[in-house]
Amino acid sequence: MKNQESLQSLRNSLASLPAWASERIMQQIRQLTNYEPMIGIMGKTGAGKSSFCNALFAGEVSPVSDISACTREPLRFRQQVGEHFMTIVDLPGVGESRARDTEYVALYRQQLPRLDLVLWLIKADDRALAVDEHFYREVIGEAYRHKVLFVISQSDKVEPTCGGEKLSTEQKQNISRKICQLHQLFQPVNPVCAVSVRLQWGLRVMAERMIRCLPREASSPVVSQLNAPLRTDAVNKKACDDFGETVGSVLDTVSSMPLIPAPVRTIIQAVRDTVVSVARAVWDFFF
Ligand SMILES: Nc1nc2c(ncn2[C@@H]2O[C@H](COP(=O)(O)OP(=O)(O)OP(=O)(O)O)[C@@H](O)[C@H]2O)c(=O)[nH]1
Ligand SMILES: [Mg+2]
Repeated sequence: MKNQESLQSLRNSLASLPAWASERIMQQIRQLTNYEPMIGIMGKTGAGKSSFCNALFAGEVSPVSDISACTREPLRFRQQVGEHFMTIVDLPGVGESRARDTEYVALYRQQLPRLDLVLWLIKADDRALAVDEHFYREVIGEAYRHKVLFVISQSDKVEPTCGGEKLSTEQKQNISRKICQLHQLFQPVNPVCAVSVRLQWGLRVMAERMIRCLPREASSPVVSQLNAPLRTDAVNKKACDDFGETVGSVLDTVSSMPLIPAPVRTIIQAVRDTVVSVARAVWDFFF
């Protein structure tokens, strides 16, 4: 119901346009509000992938079976919160034998273009990173590095472990060292994050970074899947700004279409900023 009212406010802000133009714009805005993000998750077995996804995302999870006979096919989970869906793709590979690399190159080439982001978990006490580095260089390749966000998982396992309910100062220093080490090793496009699901530590910062790494059209739909405590003001603000900008680019795209009559183009340009501010104002109702 709220969605319908919000769509109506947007439609009203386009009222000075001919119906065909406003309908075309509305159709693309509806697509933005229904966008279903796809997030990949990688890491060796036991890195904490399942625990991490449960800590990060709310929502009902349903496994999605793939029809393909390929044994290396990734597992897919579809999550639902309210009317929004998101797919998590559990990507296989890291830590297995190099002999399978050609198979993984094919698999990743097929998957990476469709993924909005890849969360790559590295367990805090994992020192055997040569295999991860090799995989990052050879399998992910340069074209998709901007989609990878490295996450140091189980940070409470960094030395000196105490089993307590808080990280010690020394542990925090060692986590910083680990972050620097990963930056040197991978030279990642996005900054490395560190979390501990057991201590519920680092998750907010991680969620904020994740929202920043996402393509603009994906950030609001991913925010709608986050566990409530991770929906910080910063996260909501970034997603709302992104939504406003994507709505703005819908209008820009329509107004720059070659066959648009000049007077219609002028109206689109005139209402653009109003439509963007309405989109931002109703963001809460959509996401
Ligand atoms: N101490 C600690 N243990 C954790 C943390 N996160 C996960 N674990 C534990 O690590 C083990 C592996 O976690 P999973 O989430 O199953 O790891 P996974 O990467 O999904 O493993 P596979 O599905 O086998 O690939 C479990 O026993 C978790 O309870 C953490 O932050 N701290
Ligand atoms: Mg798992």
